Amino acid sequence: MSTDFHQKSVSLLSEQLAEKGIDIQELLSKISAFQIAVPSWALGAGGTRFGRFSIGGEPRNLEEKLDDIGLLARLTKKTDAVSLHIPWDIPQDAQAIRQKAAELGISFDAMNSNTFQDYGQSLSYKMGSLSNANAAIRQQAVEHNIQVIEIGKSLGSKGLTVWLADGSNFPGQAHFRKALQWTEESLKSIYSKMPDDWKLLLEYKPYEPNFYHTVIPDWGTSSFLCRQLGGRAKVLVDLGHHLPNTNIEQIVATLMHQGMLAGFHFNDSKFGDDDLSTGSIKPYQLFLIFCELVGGAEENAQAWESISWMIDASHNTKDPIEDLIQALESIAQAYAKALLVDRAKLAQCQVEGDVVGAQEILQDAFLTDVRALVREARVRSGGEDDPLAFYRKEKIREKLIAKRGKNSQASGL
Ligand code: RM4
Ligand code: MN
Ligand code: MN
Repeated sequence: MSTDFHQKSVSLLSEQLAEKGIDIQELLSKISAFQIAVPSWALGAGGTRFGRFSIGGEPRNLEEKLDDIGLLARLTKKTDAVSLHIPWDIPQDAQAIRQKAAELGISFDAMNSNTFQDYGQSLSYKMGSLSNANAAIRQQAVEHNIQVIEIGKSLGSKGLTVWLADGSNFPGQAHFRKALQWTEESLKSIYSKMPDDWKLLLEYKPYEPNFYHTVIPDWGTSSFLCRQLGGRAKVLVDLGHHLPNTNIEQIVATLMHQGMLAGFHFNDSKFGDDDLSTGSIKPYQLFLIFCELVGGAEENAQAWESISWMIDASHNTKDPIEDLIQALESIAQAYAKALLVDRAKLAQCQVEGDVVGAQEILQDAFLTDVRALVREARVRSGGEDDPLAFYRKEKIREKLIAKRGKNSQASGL
């Protein structure tokens, strides 16, 4: 798009919005301020249980993962943090890593522990970790999480994300109540080792890798456990961790109502935990989620700043950097559209029972083309006007392949 055309689009939008009483400058600064963390495991091509197809030039170590996120940050101005996964990302020299990240303008978002696979530790997690019937295995899983906190402290992180894969595949395999009780006790031991200025983000997921029962299957169980821990434990909503047709925006509203929303793992899905690019399948749902977020923050249910934002996706057919550029753009668009909703009019429609009017208000915002707005915010922050086009024009993947090889990959998914 030419600069001239872009400027015309911005002026037109500015006029349209002014008519609705919306100040474009304020919108631009909100969009610019909104930053989303990128997970370290999204930089390499992911796989399925059937196979993995390397795209080449993938980061071979933590330093190179940081380089890729630094590039994303520079192009998009939409991310300024990385979320690490332990043991995939154990830094050899935490000080050096911290310094490198700082030079790239990147900080360390929540740390992710991993008790869903075996990686050489002495006792196996095959039958579960924090909920395992064997106390020694539970203890090992607790110690792993404490180690993750220690690594996070050395990097300046302020959070621990726990996703518990524990569950069972067949009736009778696990004792539901005991498994929950042991999970609660294990989480309490972890929580007690967390610094005062840290938060614990507890994920839930209905199924996979277990297919009969999952110990923390839903937001209700997650929030129940968080309440047993204390005020710094909150529920993390991973968009892919819901059964089809679940009203996720309502879950978001309910959690905000109770001040229990820790943050997000953004992705999109058609069937389950598909980890597809955010906004690629259900952009309207993403918009409705942002409507709840914007509304909840405006109405003081929960402060915007108390919520953590992160992408959690893994792609096996796209260039991961291109995919992350698309995801960051989609999230920014959904947020921008939610900011356009006339909340006063919507409240009035709700009081008057004007169903049609309410739908018109939401769709008017959703159908507004905000691409020029997001682009303008990015350019004003010093980013590329078209990050994807720039990435392709500069042949960045080709350069990465030349540098790192065709079949490079760090540990991860
Ligand atoms: C899980 C969950 C976790 C992520 C792992 C890799 O399904 O979403 O957040 O750390 O995948
Ligand atoms: Mn997740
Ligand atoms: Mn997931």
